[in-house]
Amino acid sequence: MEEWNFPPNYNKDYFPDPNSPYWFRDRETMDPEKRDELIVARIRDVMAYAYDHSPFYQRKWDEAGIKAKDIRTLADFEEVPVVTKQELRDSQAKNPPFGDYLCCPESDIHHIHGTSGTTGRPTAFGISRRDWDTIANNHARIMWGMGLRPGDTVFVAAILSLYMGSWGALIGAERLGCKAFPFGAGAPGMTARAVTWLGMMKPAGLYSTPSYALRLAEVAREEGVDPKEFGIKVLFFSGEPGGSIPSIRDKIQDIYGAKVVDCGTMAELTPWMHASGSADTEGMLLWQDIVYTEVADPNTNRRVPYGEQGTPIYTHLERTSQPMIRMVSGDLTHWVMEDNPCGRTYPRLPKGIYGRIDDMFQIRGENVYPSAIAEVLEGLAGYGGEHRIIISRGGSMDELAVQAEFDQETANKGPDAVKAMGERVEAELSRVLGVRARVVMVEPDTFPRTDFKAQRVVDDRDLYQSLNQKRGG
Ligand code: 8LH
Repeated sequence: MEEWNFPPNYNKDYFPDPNSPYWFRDRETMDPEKRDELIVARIRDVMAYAYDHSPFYQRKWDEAGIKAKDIRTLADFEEVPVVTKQELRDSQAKNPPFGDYLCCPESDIHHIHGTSGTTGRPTAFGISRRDWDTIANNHARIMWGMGLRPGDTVFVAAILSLYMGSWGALIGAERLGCKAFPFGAGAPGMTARAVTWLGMMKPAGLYSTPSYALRLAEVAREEGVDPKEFGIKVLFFSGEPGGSIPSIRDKIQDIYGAKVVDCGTMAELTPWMHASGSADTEGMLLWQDIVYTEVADPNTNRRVPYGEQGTPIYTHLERTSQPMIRMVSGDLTHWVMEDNPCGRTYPRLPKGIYGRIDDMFQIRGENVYPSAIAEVLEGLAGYGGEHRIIISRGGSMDELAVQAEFDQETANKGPDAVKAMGERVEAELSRVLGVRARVVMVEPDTFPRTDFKAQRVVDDRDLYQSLNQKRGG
């Protein structure tokens, strides 16, 4: 059996056979029932370790009357109370700076990172040297599965400060023996410089958010460069929906002439690539032997059957500094268990992660996700690349308006073409979402582009009213 211990102690020099599509063939392709048995044993190890090292887990599990040794099946594990983001914040407020779920001495901390949000108390990540190496090994393994190989250049086009995404991609690339280029993002003029550097370095892999890859392509074209000239083979995305949304994925694959792989869960769950597609499998595989993921009913926190929707609940099986044990994400997805083209025997999220349950809104009884609107727009010729979703909450029913840019080609054709485009958007949204949206078409480049995760929802009754009047509605 390949290395699979707790705590892990990966051989830093290990590489698989260059012809193997797998880093750890056994772990990736084993009978899922056999894997589940091993996962249960590993859960017991991690729980016993966390109990011994953290007052947070002691309190939580003593109150629930749960002990590691009682976990004999995955169903038993569903009795373990979930961990929320708020509990982590509270723990850090009371036990600054890393909280009383830090399971290693502070002196073992090798890297400090933190959440990227701008509101509320941020969460600090204290990552030990051991965990840093484990994360690098896990990510290298998953990036191998994406088709990246030692010697490839990997260009990290995401903010290198309070964003675990960039760091995770960087250390995975380093462990994989790639030429890692921590280019970053977010500074003024940086996207145009990225275009120059991409042309010079011709990386095999590019990491960013899907929104930023679209932005980068726009800027490349403004600079007279066809993004295909970068010679990228794999674009791997995380941070937001897009990489598993067919219209967005296909558009980006087309623009760059490269394969898109969707990955990423939450910064707290680093190695966050543990949900990731592979070179041959679309959507996201759940690499259960690294982080055990349950897709659960958000009301009961119990697993839903394959084929159904739920919220992911994550459990680290290899982390020792701040292990998350049943951390509830608040996202929504659906999972399936099918034969995967790449031969890995993991469950899969065929449409990736749709978004946060909190971001969902209800329009006349229909649940609508912002990502579903992006999916429709990206699939329509004549779309200018950005939009805003305006929801008026407050009355008995939410109302929905969409401001969508038309592209320059449509603009050149004149007002009738713009009007027809608006009607097409409205018809398509109503067909796909099952709800009527007020659509207002706006000039190309009306909205700022993002170099991080797109924020498109505006929750505003006044704006909704003014758009309504504009349309005479
Ligand atoms: C996603 C996805 C995805 C994250 N599809 N939604 O980038 C990976 C990690 C580091 C990250 O983004 O963590 P962060 O900043 O804590 O954000 C987590 C949230 O981002 C997560 O709950 C999702 O709502 C979203 N997300 N990757 C769809 N591939």
